[in-house]
Amino acid sequence: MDVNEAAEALAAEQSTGTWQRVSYESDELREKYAAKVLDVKILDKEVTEPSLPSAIKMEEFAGPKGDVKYNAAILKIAFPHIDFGAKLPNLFTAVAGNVFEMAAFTAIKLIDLEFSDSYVKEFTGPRYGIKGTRDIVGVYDRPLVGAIIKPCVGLSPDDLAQLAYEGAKGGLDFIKDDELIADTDYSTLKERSAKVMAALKRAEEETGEKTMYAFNLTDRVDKIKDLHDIVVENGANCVMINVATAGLSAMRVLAEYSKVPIHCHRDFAPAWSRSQYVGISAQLLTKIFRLGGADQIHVGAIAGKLYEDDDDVLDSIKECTSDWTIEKALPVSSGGQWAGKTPINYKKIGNADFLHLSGGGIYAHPDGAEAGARSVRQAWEATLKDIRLEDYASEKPELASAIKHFGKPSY
Ligand code: CAP
Repeated sequence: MDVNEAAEALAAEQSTGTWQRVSYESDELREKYAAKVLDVKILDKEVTEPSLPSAIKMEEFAGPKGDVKYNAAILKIAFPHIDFGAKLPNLFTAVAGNVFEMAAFTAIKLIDLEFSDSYVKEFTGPRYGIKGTRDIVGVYDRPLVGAIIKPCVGLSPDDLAQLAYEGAKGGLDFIKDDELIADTDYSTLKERSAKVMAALKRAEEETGEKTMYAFNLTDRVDKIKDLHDIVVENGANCVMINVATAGLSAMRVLAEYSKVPIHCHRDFAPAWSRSQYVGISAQLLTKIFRLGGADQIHVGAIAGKLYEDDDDVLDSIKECTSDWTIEKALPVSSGGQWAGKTPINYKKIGNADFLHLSGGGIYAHPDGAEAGARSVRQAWEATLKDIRLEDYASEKPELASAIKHFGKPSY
């Protein structure tokens, strides 16, 4: 198909809605409600095979010489938001709905969305963000140091609270449930939040430092507010949601309701973002999570264990912290992190406004969780003073054993 015709077909399919003009589709209606193609940038790229299979045999479209040509382009399309309003499910149905199943597009990826200020003002955005998170723990001059309790599942509330206590004693600013545990029979949020918050209070009395704990509220949508109330009543100072599985709307409703910051875990979202042939870019998803009210957002990992390279992660960080009419969200660098990853995180990110989050890198420290937490705090002290970790480790045993156990630091 000619690329310009394809762009027009896409815009029509996603707004006025069909491949044929129908009787009530007046010019006036089109003018006001139809999506408009603003720009078609044809990519100078030889595409010889369809990127994804589809039921239509492309040979049917072959030219007189029997050749089938595939085109690649970047389209810029304007959608009138009167069609869907300031509602994320309806927004996505319009800009990224049926279009993914159209056989004529053998690959299609939504790269970015730009919003008018009048649209964004309908959203609260992050209500706590970087500043609100920092205010709760009282830490302003370095990246926040966080941990994910491991093992993810199977711990009794008492054991989990003990691990939270040990991490907090070692200097963690932030601890969280993993995405794999929420309200379960063997560890209800009610019991877990009471025990964890008591343990963190005990740690605070001993260290003088506050620790934030994010309880995972991911559940049936109709239960999330109740779970929020239960944990907040027990003193919780942060909640978490698996945004991609719980849903964007679930997170937005929670964000508008919550009395504490929301930690946004993006597991499952890479099913939308990872393929270059189909889906939605990770950077756009980050932007949408921020728009939907996430205060802290997973952006992948600098030098970590996830699929994105560091530049992708930095692009997502920009989506958390760019100037916008809504608050900035705190980026979370997580996945394969430990003390030895502090120099490279600092060098690449270039500032201290992020949460450096380790699971195994703290809870698998050979001398235990407290030592694991301490090793990351020590690594940050060294990094911010521009001292090599191997040198600093000569007077810090916890950092020394982390390096011995996990391997070489990354610079
Ligand atoms: C990290 C983690 C986190 C991912 C999140 C995990 O553990 O707990 O869920 O970092 O990534 O289970 O993988 P480790 P994302 O520190 O032990 O690697 O938000 O991209 O899903």
